[in-house]
Amino acid sequence: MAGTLDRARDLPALTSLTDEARIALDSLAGRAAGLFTAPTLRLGVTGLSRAGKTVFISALAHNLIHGGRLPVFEAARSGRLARAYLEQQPDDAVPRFQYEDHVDALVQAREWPESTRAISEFRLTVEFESASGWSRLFSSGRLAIDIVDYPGEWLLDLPLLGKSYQTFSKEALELADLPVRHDLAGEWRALVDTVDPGAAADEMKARRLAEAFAGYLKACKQDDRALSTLPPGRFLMPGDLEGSPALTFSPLALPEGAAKSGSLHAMMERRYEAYKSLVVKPFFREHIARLDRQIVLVDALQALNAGPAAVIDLERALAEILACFRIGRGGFFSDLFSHRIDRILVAATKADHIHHESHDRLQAIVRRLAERAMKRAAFSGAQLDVLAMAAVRATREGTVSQNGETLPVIIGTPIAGERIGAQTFDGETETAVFPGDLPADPAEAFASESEAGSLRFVRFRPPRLERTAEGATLSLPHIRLDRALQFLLGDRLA
Ligand SMILES: Nc1nc2c(ncn2[C@@H]2O[C@H](COP(=O)(O)OP(=O)(O)OP(=O)(O)O)[C@@H](O)[C@H]2O)c(=O)[nH]1
Ligand SMILES: [Mg+2]
Repeated sequence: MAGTLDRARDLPALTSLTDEARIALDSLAGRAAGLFTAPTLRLGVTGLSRAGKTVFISALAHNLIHGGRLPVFEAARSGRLARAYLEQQPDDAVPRFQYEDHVDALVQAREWPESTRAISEFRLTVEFESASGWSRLFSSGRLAIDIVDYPGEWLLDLPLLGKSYQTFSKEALELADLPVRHDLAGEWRALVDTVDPGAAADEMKARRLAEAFAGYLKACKQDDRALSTLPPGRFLMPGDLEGSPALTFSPLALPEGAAKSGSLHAMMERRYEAYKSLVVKPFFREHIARLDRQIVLVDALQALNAGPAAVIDLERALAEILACFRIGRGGFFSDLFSHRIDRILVAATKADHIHHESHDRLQAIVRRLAERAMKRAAFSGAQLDVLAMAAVRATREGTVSQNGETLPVIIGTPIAGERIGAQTFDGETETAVFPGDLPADPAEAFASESEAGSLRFVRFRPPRLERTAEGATLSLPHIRLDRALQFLLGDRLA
């Protein structure tokens, strides 16, 4: 009986019950079933396209399910993780994340998953032993982690929610005039200059403009430019909306003032607003606004390799994204959030492309990137951390001697067709690559006079997994995935 316990011993149990009640009530707002299941944590895995979201989610689940090596993840280190398994997801209308297919591709075929074309979701439940005796007695020792995967391009749409068609047009034209984009935007810009926004609405004109605009955005995304700020996202990854009016618009060179009714300006503006209300808002409300924690993945290495203009573009994109999570000070985005995101981790993935001596340098560059983006976005509110990591480690390290010098190298199997200099790889041969150095001073990565492409960057196949004596494959190797887990989940498994 609680009454027979002395007060000091009684308190912790009460606190933990109150916490549980709060969590259950929180999820009750979203789905009524929440009360009867384990406490849930909705983890947002966010990132621009090709940043590594699908690989990260697969590696996270695989390492938890298969007891991967996670020394910095406290619950794993102290042996308190009992088991982790996939459960039925809460939302019946959202396709399930094809975990098994992705893991099969990574482990058996040693291929990376395909680019994500639609949204999917899954629930990973972790059973654990509480660290404190009292919580052990009273808490369920279960945490259900809900994770959503989606095409990275769609993330770029969120900032549009706060922008009028006027602002969107003005910003798009300004971006197109930047030196790194100017040549790619040529055809679309020329077309914009020939149309009069005040002239009568014309479907064919709208279509030509939209197609030219989409073509320009796609060109910016190519590897050598590696640009990030490219809304609207569905122009790059339309999903099931291809060809619909909500996708047939383009920024225009607009005069001041409101659109004349019946004009091209009015038609474009209406479609832009339709895009926001029919496409962006539901995505934001159903998936982003319900998040508890966030990891924002950035492909900093690709941007670094493309040069300072790409790094600054990535910073701009990150700032726009963070601005969407800047909540608690009123305004549009705050109204859409049902609760607060309390932790955000900005992580540079694919650190296995560089030698471990450079990992801290990469992390310093990402820290600077995140700090500059936070400042730009006037972001505050959530606890923010940064990390250089690899969800799946595709390389191992070694050294080679060249001209009496010892060079640190990474060793892996480059994907078929990848090239270094005159050499083209066949996808089967292992090779040692000297990846080059990152600047010791992170400021250099943002300085416009720095050179592009100082890294030697080839894409490797996923690693061949070791097998135990019994023939079972071990979990996927990683770099610092355990740090990410500790930051994102650690306190919820205490
Ligand atoms: N070496 C290495 N490559 C990675 C890692 N994570 C991702 N990649 C590479 O990056 C590519 C993109 O990864 P995805 O996980 O598909 O990226 P995404 O963010 O889901 O991309 P979208 O679905 O297009 O938005 C992969 O095909 C790999 O080539 C990693 O940890 N290590
Ligand atoms: Mg994906």
